[in-house]
Amino acid sequence: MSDFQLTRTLDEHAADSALRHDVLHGLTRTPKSLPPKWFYDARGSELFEEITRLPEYYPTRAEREILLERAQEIAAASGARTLVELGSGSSEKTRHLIEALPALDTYVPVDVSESALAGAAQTLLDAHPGLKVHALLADFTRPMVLPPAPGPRLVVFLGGTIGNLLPPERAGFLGSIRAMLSPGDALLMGTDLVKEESVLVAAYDDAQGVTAEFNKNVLTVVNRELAADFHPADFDHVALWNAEHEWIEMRLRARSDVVVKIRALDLVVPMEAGEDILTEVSAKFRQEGVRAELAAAGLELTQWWTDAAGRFALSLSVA
Ligand code: AVJ
Repeated sequence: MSDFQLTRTLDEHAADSALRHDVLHGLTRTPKSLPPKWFYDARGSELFEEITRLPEYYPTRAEREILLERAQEIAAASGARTLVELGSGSSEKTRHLIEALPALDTYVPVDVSESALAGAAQTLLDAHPGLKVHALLADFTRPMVLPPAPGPRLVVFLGGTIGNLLPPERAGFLGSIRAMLSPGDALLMGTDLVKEESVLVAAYDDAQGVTAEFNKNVLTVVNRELAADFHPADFDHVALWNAEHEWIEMRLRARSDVVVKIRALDLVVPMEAGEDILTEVSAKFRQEGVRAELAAAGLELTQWWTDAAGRFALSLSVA
């Protein structure tokens, strides 16, 4: 008998007001910016899945290699009875972990997308009928309360998505993770690693232009949700390596002077030729930097695993 519960902590209105806030503040400041979370409407999620299969985009393959290689070690180190996945997406990554956790009782996928949650849960319940699934519709970058479930817990935050947060936001996020952990719980986190600029830029500017379409899709989201009139063809996709901060920046660069109307906000946004909207940072990490950021949040790094080529890392840390 499968046991599935869904707790909603986000209402539809919350998402709409968050988008309005982000667009109003992001497009009226200099430099202009939009948070990457708005990429992921149905089309954006589809494009991201396509990105994970691109030859240039190594992070997903590298992380999967580590998960396959180290699932038993991770399971033995954590002994988790509850697995909490932040940003569950398709949960494909987590399947290997779930299969390796013999004592697992409850899986708690956390995502802002209800369709992603429902899809992930159904797939896992089909494969693990005895598993309890308690899905949480929540924005994991905001403080949240986990549903009651047996400890010890393993919180997993995979894919390198921690890199989308700027250093101050990462400190707050890791602090909120620490706050939800009890002694004996652990965090498994995926981090992409610093490497040659050419490899990094290619991963965010693939030859087929899938990432370019993914980047421009945020304009389509704003057009649809806020009755705006962005023309994606008026913008170039830009991916560059910021060596000072050690992060990739994705930008949308105006090809010419444009004036965009955001009707739902009664806002007019003029942009000059060459002006950018920053749409994402994707930070790349070094082991000592991760150790320090975890320690600052009260978490002790206990295991560091990389793929054979040393491109990506999974870290295990304990409260
Ligand atoms: C899903 C946030 C980990 O930063 O590599 C992929 C998103 N952006 N290609 C990343 C992304 C451009 C991805 N994360």
